[in-house]
Formats: sequence, C-alpha cells, structure tokens
Amino acid sequence: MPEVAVRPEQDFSSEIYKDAYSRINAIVIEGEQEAYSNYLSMGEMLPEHKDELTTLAKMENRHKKGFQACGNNLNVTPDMAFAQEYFAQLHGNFKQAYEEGKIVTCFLIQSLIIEAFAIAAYNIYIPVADPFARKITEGVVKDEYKHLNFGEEWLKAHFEESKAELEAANRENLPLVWKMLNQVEKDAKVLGMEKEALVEDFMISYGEALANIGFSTREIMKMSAYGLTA
Ligand code: Y39
Ligand code: FE
Ligand code: FE
Repeated sequence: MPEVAVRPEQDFSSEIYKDAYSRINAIVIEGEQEAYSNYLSMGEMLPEHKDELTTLAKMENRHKKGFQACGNNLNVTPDMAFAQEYFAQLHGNFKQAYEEGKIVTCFLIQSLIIEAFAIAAYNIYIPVADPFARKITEGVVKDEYKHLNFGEEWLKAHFEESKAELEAANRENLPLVWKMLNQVEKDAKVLGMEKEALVEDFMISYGEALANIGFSTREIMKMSAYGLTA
C-alpha cells in the first residue's frame, strides 16, 4: 500500500481551537454580512445590473447563515466586535468609494480583493475543517468564484476607462490585505491553515482576475508588489 501523509487529528472541541475559531468565524460572518451590503450598494450604483447584484447579495446572506451554523455547531460564540474592527479600514474605503460614486473602486475592493481573499481562505480551510463546516464551505466557495467572475466580466468590458482607477484602488487596498493576513496568521495556524498557502491562493485568484480583465503580466507584477511589506 502506498504511504500517505496523514494530518494529525484536530480536536475541534479544545479550548485553544474554539478560541481561535471565535475570531476566524466572526471574520467570515462579518465579511459575508459586509459583502451582502456591498453588493446591494453596487446594485444602487448600477441600475442596469441591479437584479444580478441583488442575487449576489442574497448569496452572501446565505453564506453568513451557513457560517453562523458552523460556529453554533462547535459551540463557539463569534467575536463580532473583533471582526468589525478587523474589516474597518477596508469597509471604510468601500464606503467612501460608494459615496463618491466610484463603482470601479467598489468592484476592485469587493469583487476582486475580498472575493479572492474569501476563495483563498475557504480553499485552504476545507481540507482541515470539521465535517459540518467542510460541507458548508464547499458549497460557499463555488459561489465565490461566480462573484469574482462577475467583477472580472464587468471590469473587462470597461477596461480602458477603468484602468487608472483600478491601479489607484489596488495601491490603496492591497496593502490592507497583507496586513489583515498577518493579523490572522496565528489563529489560522491553530485551525491548520498556513499563511503561505493563503497568500499563494490569494495571489493566484487575484492575478488571474487582473489578467482576465486585460492587464499585462508586467502590470500585474507591479500591482501585486504593493504593500508586500505591510
Ligand atoms: O465575498 C465574500 O463572501 C467575502 C466576504 C467573504 C470574506 C471572507 C473573508 C475571509 C477571511 C478569513 C481569514 C481566514 C484566514
Ligand atoms: Fe460569500
Ligand atoms: Fe462573495
């Protein structure tokens, strides 16, 4: 029989696991809640896509309920105050862009950065999740690819006039992602998720999205380097 690498069994009911889960689960719940409201806001800005954006918003609301169930299932109370603080800067930037009518920046923050972050987190979480959370997360991550794709398609169709705003928004917001990843590194590790794997998966989704939208490899390299030292 071939030898297989066996992951050490995770004790999902240990205090150390539950403590880390109370923050990561809260981040995910808060993220889904903000994604719901972000897509509703974007629907207000783009009346011609309002129905589709409302559909995406409703998916986010379902995700939120799914992850609340995951916390309940492990008897964990999510630390929502921590999670609101965690998203405050990114959320503030989205809100400002919305108030200034900058739909391109809204797309970059929600549909590219936050979706790529979600895809990375969920892909890396699935193999180490408890069986209940694994099932839920497998369903959710499929939706997140659709959300990323919606943003890509819109930005691709408006590439020339969006390019400068995308570069500026990337410069403003990508450093926040590295900071956010550093902030969860320890808790993620307790759940069995390595920061290197998260960064790798994030960069793959984000870089592929930028390529599909129309950026050259050279431009993608330049954009990806922003904030690497955050
Ligand atoms: O589009 C979405 O559904 C995104 C809101 C969700 C963001 C989830 C952010 C997850 C970060 C978790 C960090 C764990 C290492
Ligand atoms: Fe979601
Ligand atoms: Fe999403």
